[in-house]
Amino acid sequence: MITTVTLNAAIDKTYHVDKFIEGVVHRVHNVTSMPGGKGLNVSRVIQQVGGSTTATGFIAGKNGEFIAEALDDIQIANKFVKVNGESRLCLNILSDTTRQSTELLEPGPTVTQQHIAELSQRISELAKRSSIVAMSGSLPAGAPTSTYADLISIVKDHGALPFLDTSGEALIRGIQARPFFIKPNEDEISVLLGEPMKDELQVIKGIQQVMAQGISCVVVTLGASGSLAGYEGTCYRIEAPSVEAVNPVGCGDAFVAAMAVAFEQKHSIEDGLAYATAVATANAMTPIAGQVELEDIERLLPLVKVHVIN
Ligand code: TA6
Repeated sequence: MITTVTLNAAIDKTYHVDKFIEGVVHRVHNVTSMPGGKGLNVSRVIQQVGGSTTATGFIAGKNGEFIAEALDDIQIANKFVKVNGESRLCLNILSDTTRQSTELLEPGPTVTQQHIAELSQRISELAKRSSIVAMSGSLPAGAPTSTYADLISIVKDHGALPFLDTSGEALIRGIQARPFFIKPNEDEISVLLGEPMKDELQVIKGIQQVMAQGISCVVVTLGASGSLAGYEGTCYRIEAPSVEAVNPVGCGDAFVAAMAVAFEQKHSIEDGLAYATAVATANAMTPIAGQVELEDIERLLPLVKVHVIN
């Protein structure tokens, strides 16, 4: 079973408009509302590809109740810690003509040390019966930048593999606890290493540097072109098939979900990287973040190329 942790859960609302223009009144012609936040997208994709998952994290208010009920409705087990205030809305405004996505992410509720202690206990219990605990997304107000590092230590103490997908100071502090897997994008690994990544060679050196710090698997996603990865000292270049992207939001979450399933099922790293790339690409082909079609994955998988670099 794969547990996901979403410290700042959201209702993901996707608005379809013809062409989003600042300062103009838009009549939204299609609206979807889904339980979101990176970790919940990870759980939804895990379930869609046939894995077993439980979601935890923080929810608040009526929006929080919507999130929990929506997960109940799709049979995703969830054990959230309720905090004061209201869970946030994350808006994704999709221009149908340009296929451009504009995201507006609310800050969400403030959590207390007591809430974090309660969630830590919840994660301890879940980690005992999980192969992997995937922690994804931004920290809510009130959570210190050391939060992920503390949770990673708890997960490792209970014999599960910690995955971490976050950014900024939370990532810098998080890797000090040596998670098993991280998936920064180019900007995030630049911040992590304190220098801009000028080319792929520098990204590979950065991956080697992070692996040397004790992180077993490092994947740097490069958007539609694919990714660069390192696993236990070996580096890989993964080429993604080109597709007509409908909605790019959530591709990173789908990648994390597929890697977790692949590791849980003990696939080879090369098969796992190819599978995760096909699942992430399939996510871009649907209008909703965290939604993939199995037939898309099946068609895309043979088109993914995984090259060993060293
Ligand atoms: O990765 C996509 C997404 O999960 C959106 O659906 C939206 O929920 C956003 O990320 C939240 O990101 P954050 O880093 O604030 O947790």
